[in-house]
Amino acid sequence: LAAHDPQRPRFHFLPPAGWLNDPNGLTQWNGTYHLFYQHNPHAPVHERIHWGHATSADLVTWAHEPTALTPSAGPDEDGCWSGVLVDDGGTPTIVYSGHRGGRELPCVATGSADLRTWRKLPDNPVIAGPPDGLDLTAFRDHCVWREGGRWRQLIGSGIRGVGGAALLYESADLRRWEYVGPLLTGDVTHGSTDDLSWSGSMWECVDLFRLGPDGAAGADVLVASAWHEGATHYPLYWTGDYRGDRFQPVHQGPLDLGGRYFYAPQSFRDEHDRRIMFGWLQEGRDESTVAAAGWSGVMSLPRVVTLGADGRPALAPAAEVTMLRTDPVTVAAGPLGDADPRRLWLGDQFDVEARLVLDPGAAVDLVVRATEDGAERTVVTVSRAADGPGGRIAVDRAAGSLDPSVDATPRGGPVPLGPGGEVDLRVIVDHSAVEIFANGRALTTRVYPTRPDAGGVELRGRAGGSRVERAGAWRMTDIWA
Ligand code: DQQ
Repeated sequence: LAAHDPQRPRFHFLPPAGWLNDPNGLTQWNGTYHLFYQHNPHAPVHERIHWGHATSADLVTWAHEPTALTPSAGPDEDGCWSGVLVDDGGTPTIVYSGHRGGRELPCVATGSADLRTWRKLPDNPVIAGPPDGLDLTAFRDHCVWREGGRWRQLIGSGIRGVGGAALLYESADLRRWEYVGPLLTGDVTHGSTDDLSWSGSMWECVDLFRLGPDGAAGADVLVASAWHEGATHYPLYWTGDYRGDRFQPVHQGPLDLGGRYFYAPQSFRDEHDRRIMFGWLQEGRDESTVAAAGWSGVMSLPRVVTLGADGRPALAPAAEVTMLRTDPVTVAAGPLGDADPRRLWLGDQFDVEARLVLDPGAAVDLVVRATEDGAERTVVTVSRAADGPGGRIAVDRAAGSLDPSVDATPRGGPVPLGPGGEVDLRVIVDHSAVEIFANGRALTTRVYPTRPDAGGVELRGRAGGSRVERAGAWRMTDIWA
């Protein structure tokens, strides 16, 4: 079934069939990249979640490995939920959330040297319950690191009436944990579900890392996926200073302007000292279509996270992604007007890169997955404010698909522009998966065109003066035979 679905990506990581959600246990172990993920191998639904496993030498081509964790009698009998992998003095060790009867508790499993076989600790869970005296809405997902000769851990949570929370724990051996206190809490009372910066009532998949050199101010980053009333909301970041047992925020914002389409991200530092992040691209089509397709969920391409000049996280696809480029297409430089659009036919899996220069008030459209008659088309727009340096990136999916049941909510947000209105735009399309990057801001979305001729691409000025300084386009190779 899955293999014949034209919406199924061909160069993103996917399980052979069934359901995928969060990336887990990301690591580079003795040179090999390991990607574990929330997986239901039996059906495209979020039930009885296993840990799927894949390996890669290059971050872009993957080999499926045997399932790493399977729910079994005990605290994870209803699911092995999200977590991380750490190196405990040479022993690969997974810390994850065991799910049983609507409750999640921290569990540990140790692995063989090749990370293929895992043994759960007989005395799981390693923490018997949430800390006393807190009225929590949830208690799951883990970020674990070594600090000052001890282990520290964050667990995602929510304090009723307060908001999301990252709860800090400490341990000598990963088996016995002491609660330290909340590292950071949110505010559920300010904001709403339409607001990309609102942190909801609970934080899933908390991730803490440092982007700058030791001692640099504002270079620690906390990422959490805001959740509210039983539904996934949006991934957020806080930059700031992690000192002692607290996190002092400086900036807060949406980690991806596409909202729920880049959810539950997790990151790790690789052997090249890069901060690499993957996230879960949820589906935008309804359950019955997904059931018929037999698969659900796409892993994002690997993203490198750095600290931007504005002190906020900057996201870009890892350089390795360009290995998949083939059949280069030239896109002419020069002024962009209505009259001289750059028209290409790139099909349904491609990578476009353009350095654009926008005058005040200018807007440039990159139309993708367009049919010849324009009945289906998805429009990515970069624009510059008429009266200031501010830029914006947006995606319009109103005509993205003739299927009225797919999600078509418009998405967008601010983008910092260069001093002369420069923007480096990168748009990577893999059938229904769309990853957009503009000057370090990411916007991930899904589109489901129905017509086989929805392969047109067009770059055109829509308003004001703009030009293409340089641009290129490529078709992308399949990673699945
Ligand atoms: N997915 C996992 C949870 C996590 C959520 C369950 C985020 O551990 O909170 O599959 O998508």
